[in-house]
Amino acid sequence: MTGKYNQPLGGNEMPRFAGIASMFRLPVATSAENLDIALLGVPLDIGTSNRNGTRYGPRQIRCESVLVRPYSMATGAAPFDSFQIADTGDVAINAFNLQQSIGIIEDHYARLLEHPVKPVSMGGDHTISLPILRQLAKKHGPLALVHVDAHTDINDSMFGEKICHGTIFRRAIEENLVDPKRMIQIGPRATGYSADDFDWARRQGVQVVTGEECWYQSLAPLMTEFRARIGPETPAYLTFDIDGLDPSVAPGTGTPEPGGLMASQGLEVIRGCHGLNLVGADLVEVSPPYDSSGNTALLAANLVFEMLCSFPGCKRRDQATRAMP
Ligand SMILES: [Mn+2]
Repeated sequence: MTGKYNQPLGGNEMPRFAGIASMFRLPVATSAENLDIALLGVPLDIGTSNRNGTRYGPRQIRCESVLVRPYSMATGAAPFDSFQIADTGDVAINAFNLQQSIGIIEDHYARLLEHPVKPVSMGGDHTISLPILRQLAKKHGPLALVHVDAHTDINDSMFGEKICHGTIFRRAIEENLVDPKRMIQIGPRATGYSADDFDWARRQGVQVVTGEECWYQSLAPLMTEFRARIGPETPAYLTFDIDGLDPSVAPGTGTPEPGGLMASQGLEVIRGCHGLNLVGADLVEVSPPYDSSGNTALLAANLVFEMLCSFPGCKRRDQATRAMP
């Protein structure tokens, strides 16, 4: 293309399995200056309640991202011809202290958001979304939220802790970071502590679409309906917990639950965010030690690519004329 934007290193310039291990083989940047979208990792796993290992998530997603090419063949989306994007590295969390790590993440995003940049974050366990949302809400006000997950993450506390990967969306609603009436949770399922576990969110006005309600069908109509309800102006955030997908397609995660979304349904949800005013997104809970084939991280890398394609202003090839705009 034009040379205006950073381009991923091509597979014919350097073999895909070689070179600097940045996300999508993009250039690495030390600040968010002049970026439209900042890719970054938050290698945290001390907020997790069962299997650990998400501290290795960002590195492994970068590793598997080498196979992602610059154009979506399904939608014609061309994020690297539309935005200045770079890998801005990882947040230096304190692996011995969760509370302090939350402060470190908040400070990191506060500095990042001094620039007009949209963060696309790779976890890390789901705890990371709370400090990210705190900073984004400071900038944009309460956000609309698309939340894909096997769990609602609305516990009041876990093991006495108010902040961990299973409490964050209760905190986000309480702190007015997200507008529950403009929030959808897609994929909660399996077993709970009580049969009304999902109801607190529903009482706040959240649209909860259980895993079972997603079975055997396209999620495109659900997203069309959500977009119509939210509109193209409201600042919106997409948080994608990989455990929203079925363990058969995404086994490498800490709290897997059977009966989840297929990879195609995950793609439909992310593609269905195109048309929202996305101001950021995250992909969390990939745990490489439980991902023996690497397929979970590979899928995660592709989902992050699809997130880039869904930001407002992403150019896409006209499907009728097959011409780039
Ligand atoms: Mn979660």
